[in-house]
Amino acid sequence: MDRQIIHVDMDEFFAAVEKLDHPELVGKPLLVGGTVEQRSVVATASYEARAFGCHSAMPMAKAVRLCPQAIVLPVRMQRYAEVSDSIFDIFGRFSPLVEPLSIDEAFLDVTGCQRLMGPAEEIARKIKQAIRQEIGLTASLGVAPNKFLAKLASDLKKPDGMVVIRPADVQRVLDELPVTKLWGVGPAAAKAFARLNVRTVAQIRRVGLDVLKSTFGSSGEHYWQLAHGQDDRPVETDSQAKSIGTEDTFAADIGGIDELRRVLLGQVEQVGRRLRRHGMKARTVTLKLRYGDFTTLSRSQTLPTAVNTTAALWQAATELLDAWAKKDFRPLRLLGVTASNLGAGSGQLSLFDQALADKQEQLDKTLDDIVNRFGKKAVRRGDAE
Ligand code: TTP
Ligand code: MG
Repeated sequence: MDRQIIHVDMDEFFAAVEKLDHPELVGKPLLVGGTVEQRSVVATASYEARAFGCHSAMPMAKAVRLCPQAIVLPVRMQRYAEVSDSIFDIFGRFSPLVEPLSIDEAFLDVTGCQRLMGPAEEIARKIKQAIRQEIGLTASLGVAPNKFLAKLASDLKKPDGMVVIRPADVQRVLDELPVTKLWGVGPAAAKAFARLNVRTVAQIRRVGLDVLKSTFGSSGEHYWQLAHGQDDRPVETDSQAKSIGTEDTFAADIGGIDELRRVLLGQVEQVGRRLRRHGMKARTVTLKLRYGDFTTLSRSQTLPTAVNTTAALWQAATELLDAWAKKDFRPLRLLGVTASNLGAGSGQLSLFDQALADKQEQLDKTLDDIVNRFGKKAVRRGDAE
């Protein structure tokens, strides 16, 4: 039987939560992020502000120039995380197979849920409705036979959209798309495709597998499969995973240690939240560091006890980052963090945990300050894009 995958992505997420909490903001151009004085970037722009050309990761100063009437709001990360938890609770009612991609985005494998809950399309409609009725927000959903196509589909009718790609539609939908829509095709690959005179997915199929392999090495095969709508990656839940991690590839290499630290803290917070959601703890923390020339290093440490507070994970991660920076510092193209050596949490806080949990509140505030200045990503997630 065909797999049935749903991809859900919330619309204008941080801005949508602000509108939810402050109804007077509905219909207004909003820029969520730090202030111009802080030399910050936009975390997200409401759709009304996007009409003026404002978007995520743009310097706030520029966004305000484009849309002077926009209302600038600070990031309230803890509140968004709370809403995110409620959304993930809804996902959990529809399938045990939920893979979080970011604070507002997930894959669900609903292949096995259809006997109980109806066809995938129906399940997607119910999820959309539950998010609207119980939380008051809109989401965009894609339904397709694999992750790549489901993610592509959810983006086709944003905001408040739902697109189903059936096996018979796959080629028609793909053919028109620019190569940059394929998962893993960044600016460098796009340039290489341009040199081959390949701009659309249909043209990828026409150049053939051999040319792709000789141009891109092993990635050539991957592009070939995607161009045919094939993607075998399973939906991986955090609870089955041997490790929980996240990584970001930067638009431009980052050469400042403070900025790297900020990216890392956002990542650690996400990993911590995912561990806690499943009642798991980790003993090993690993950093992945990639330089501009693609040399990739990893640095890891195993702790005496398993942990899952952001504070404890942060302490381990920052030690690793500092030790690396002391000896091997060079600008990074990618940074990631993974928690592994997982086990069930005891549910009871040790004294060590308690002390760290107390620090958590202070850390939460630091995190909000950081996101206010730099945006959650200012960068793009490494996976599934
Ligand atoms: P996205 O889903 O990429 O964006 P969005 O939900 O705001 O808008 P869309 O309707 O297009 O999906 O990211 C989710 C949230 O993550 C976003 O609201 C703010 C945050 N974020 C950043 O802080 N910095 C960034 O560069 C991006 C892309 C997102
Ligand atoms: Mg979104």
